[in-house]
Amino acid sequence: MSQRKIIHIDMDAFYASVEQRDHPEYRGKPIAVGGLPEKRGVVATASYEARKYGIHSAMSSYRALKLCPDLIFVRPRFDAYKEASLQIRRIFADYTDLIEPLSLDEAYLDITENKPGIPSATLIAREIKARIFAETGLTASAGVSYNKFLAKVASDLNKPDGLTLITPQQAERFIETLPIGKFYGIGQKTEPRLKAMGIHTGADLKALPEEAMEQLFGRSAPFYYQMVRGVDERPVETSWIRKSVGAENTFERDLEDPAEMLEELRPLVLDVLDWMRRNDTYGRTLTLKVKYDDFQQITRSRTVDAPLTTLEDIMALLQSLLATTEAGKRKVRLLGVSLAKLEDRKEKQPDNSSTSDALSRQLLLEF
Ligand code: DCP
Ligand code: MG
Repeated sequence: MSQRKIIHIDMDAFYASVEQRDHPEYRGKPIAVGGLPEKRGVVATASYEARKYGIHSAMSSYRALKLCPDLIFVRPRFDAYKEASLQIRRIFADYTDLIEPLSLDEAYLDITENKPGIPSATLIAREIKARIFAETGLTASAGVSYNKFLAKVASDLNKPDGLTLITPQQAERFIETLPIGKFYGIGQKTEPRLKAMGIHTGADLKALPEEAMEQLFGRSAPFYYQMVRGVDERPVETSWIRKSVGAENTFERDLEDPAEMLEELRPLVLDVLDWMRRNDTYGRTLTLKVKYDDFQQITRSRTVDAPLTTLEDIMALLQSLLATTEAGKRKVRLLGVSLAKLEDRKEKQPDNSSTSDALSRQLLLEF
């Protein structure tokens, strides 16, 4: 199997850097882009000067102001961020068509084959960073490796303005010493659970017996087993626009209890929400798919007025959709959930004119 070359690019303090670029008076100062403290706003991001005070994304603006009384609050200008985002994507396209944007400021590039025919991935990353700076006045950090997981971890290692390479030779040792919270998919919920079990690094995770892996990660266990051994075969996926996004699961044994079915739907909904968040889109039409044990398949759909962005809203809707099926009376072998009519919510937002309320809603969508 031939080795891939993957670059992960992530802009530094993206919204804040755009504001510092466009407002010289903010340069070198602690600024927070987001909602106002007195309006119960949230920090979308903070400049590196502000981060020294412990201020970070998703923190309440009120708390941020307590940490740094000199903090300057700046309202977001999504059009400006979108513009910069398009600029960097155009630069990427000079190198490859295999581009997977994760958000406005972040993308994977597969440059195994690349348009200029440059053999060194590091050289391409350096060139892209230089062009981003020349054309947008912003700095980016790049991670270079042979798979997505390592490229993404690498881009975060030497922020801001970093360029980090993890070679196949370095990977094993690198992963063994990597803190557990840096692994793909291990977030604020899973990390404390793992630590409580004495799993702090990649080496600890690697040492787990297979059954323990299965207990921890369920159907994702094989993925984690491979990832901690430096194997991540996920391709760079280029689908920019999708009509719907869904997830489904076929169960090892048929389900009989509707309460259990709802429990099984929950992780599927989380997958869908995660995708939507990363792709800056939302949906208003929810579809539940049920396959009974005799393989008969049905779907139930509902379209609502407001975009579905929270687990709670979607689970409540799924519960009522499930109640219109024969699930419970009949056994179920597969459940699926999808959200359609995705719209680019950035385009829906009136720039600058949004009220603080609209602003805090918008920012909540990001999380
Ligand atoms: N963002 C947001 N709410 C969050 C996280 C991020 O609105 N909870 C927005 C603001 C960020 C942008 O997305 O500028 C990119 O997110 P990153 O996580 O890449 O953070 P930054 O680019 O701001 O900083 P870093 O240098 O750590 O990448
Ligand atoms: Mg960033």
